[in-house]
Amino acid sequence: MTGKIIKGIAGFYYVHTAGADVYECKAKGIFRNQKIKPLVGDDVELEILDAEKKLASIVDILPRKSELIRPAVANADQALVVFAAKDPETNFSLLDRFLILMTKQKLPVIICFNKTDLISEEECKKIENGYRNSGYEIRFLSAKGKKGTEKIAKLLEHKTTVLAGPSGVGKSTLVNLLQAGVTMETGEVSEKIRRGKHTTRHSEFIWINDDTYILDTPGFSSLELEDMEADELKYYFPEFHPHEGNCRFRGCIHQNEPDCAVKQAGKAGLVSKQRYLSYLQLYKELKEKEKYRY
Ligand SMILES: Nc1nc2c(ncn2[C@@H]2O[C@H](COP(=O)(O)OP(=O)(O)OP(=O)(O)O)[C@@H](O)[C@H]2O)c(=O)[nH]1
Ligand SMILES: [Mg+2]
Ligand SMILES: [Zn+2]
Repeated sequence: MTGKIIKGIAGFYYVHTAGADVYECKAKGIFRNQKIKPLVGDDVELEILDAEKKLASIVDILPRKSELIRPAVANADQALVVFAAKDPETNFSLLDRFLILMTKQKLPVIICFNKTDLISEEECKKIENGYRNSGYEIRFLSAKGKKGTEKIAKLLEHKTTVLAGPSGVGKSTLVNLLQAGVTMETGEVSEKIRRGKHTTRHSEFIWINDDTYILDTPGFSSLELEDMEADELKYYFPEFHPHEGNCRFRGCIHQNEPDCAVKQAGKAGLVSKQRYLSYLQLYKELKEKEKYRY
């Protein structure tokens, strides 16, 4: 029998099988020798130990379509990153870091701004405008108001989606809507900040239906850009790409060089000021880090 690992806790793997059963499994020793560790999201071959008690062994890991390091997950098709349009205030720098990390791992990203019930249409436009020409797919929704969630459901169909975003933005609320019957624990924002606790504590797959899965991950409050040179940062700002060939210098980093086409594109409104400033900020950070690396 084959199935998908939906959760891994303390050496046990929970495998969701076609019959919608979940088996508690241990991985057979062979994996330890092969230095291959089963990951959440892996499609695996099971050897049933006890059908009644739903116990099995993982005897094989099927070939992976993809493998992410952060979060550690196999076979993800895309990421849906959720930020609140308000409450908590949108942390655009954090969003840009997330976009960079996912793009670096070659995972397509859909950006989702939730809690639109708390802002005006004009404010939505402003947010959207900040990402103009970036090529990222942007969606607005109100999970609480059940607005825009059907369109999200469509985007997830037949795919394995990593759901990510800061704490308190409404990820679990969204999942609850997407999957009737499963109720993830949600929590009041003020309550969470007070206790300094996150509601979702580990990454867990949620089966929506057929071949549609979501990985609900714990909220994050910061992201480090690791293994990245400041000078390669520009490759992760897609809205720069059409202009880069027109900079006077080939290695232009789009800062103080004369005749920089990216800066000109910014002035012409083709690259948003918000993203350009975000680029400068992240560049500075990476340069700082490089100083201490050697
Ligand atoms: N106004 C408004 N509130 C929302 C909306 N969606 C979720 N909330 C509220 O935001 C709070 C946090 O929601 P959760 O779904 O627990 O957030 P989360 O992203 O899963 O948080 P973590 O598990 O900590 O990462 C709850 O009080 C929700 O009721 C929305 O569309 N509008
Ligand atoms: Mg949650
Ligand atoms: Zn330039």
